[in-house]
Amino acid sequence: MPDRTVLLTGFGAFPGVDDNPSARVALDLHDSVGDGWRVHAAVLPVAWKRAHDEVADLVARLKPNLLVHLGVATDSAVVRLETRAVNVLHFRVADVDGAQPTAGEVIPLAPLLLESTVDLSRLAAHARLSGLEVALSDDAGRYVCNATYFASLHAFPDIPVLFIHIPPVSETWPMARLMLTVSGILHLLLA
Ligand code: PCA
Repeated sequence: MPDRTVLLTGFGAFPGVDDNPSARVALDLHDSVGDGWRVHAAVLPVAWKRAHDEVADLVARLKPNLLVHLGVATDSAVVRLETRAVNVLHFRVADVDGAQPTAGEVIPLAPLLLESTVDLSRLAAHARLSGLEVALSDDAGRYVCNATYFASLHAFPDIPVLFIHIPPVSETWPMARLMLTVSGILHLLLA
């Protein structure tokens, strides 16, 4: 019986992205298992307040051993391991609830920056040795992905939390390759 749970979240549609590949990757990996662990996948709304509330409910219910958020970065051609989140709200487009803050903090009075609680340099090195193409990134943007990452790092200091930005589906990055890369990362993290 798997005794460890990975909570893997993707995001739904948002302005400019009708079919978010992060939701499909997460859902396709739902219930997949590794050595002593199982994935629980969920799709979050691209609405910064509601997304965090849903994560908090899931964490309370599932008590995951690892929390991995996925989102799409439409301007990216690589899979990015996001090393940190910033306590800044500056949305270029509204979220799906119509909120478009262009100033202010994700969590008032929290630090300006929070680093991932996973050793991402080590993970990236292992991933490359395993033939997975990943890049380290220190900028998760200023939109809902960054806000969700920041809120999770702040709320769950005792759980390793990681954010992976995937590129849009393309010839170089077909869905199968995106899935294999994310699943490979989970296997490395839980080995
Ligand atoms: N990407 C957006 C929000 C949801 C998603 O998949 C972002 O990078 O903030």
